[in-house]
Amino acid sequence: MIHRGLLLLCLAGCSSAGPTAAANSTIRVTARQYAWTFEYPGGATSEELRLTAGEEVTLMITSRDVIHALSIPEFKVKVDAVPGRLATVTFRAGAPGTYDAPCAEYCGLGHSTCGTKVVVVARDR
Ligand SMILES: [Cu+2]
Repeated sequence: MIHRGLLLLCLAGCSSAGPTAAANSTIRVTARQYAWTFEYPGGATSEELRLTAGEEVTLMITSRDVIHALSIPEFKVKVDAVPGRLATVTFRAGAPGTYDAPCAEYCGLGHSTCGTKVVVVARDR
């Protein structure tokens, strides 16, 4: 049973799309065969990268199995995800929209399904 106040609060402020990174935040990125997990400050996670337009973010990227590579061509980002190592990249998200983020390193038989999406939402004014 959902509390009525909580339901109304969610109707007003919850997005079914999940968390979004705040300005200058660091997001932990973990690759695995064949998916990605993005962990935001505070512990919320998503399987697609969610950013705010115009905000700079830093990604800390690793893998828990084989070598993958996070590629976000729209933002000129391409970083290897290597087990036991932590790579970082800092960039600024562009215009609101949904962008492809394919895995750019052959990572096994399911490699072609290893991509994710980057969802950029407009900044609240
Ligand atoms: Cu991969």
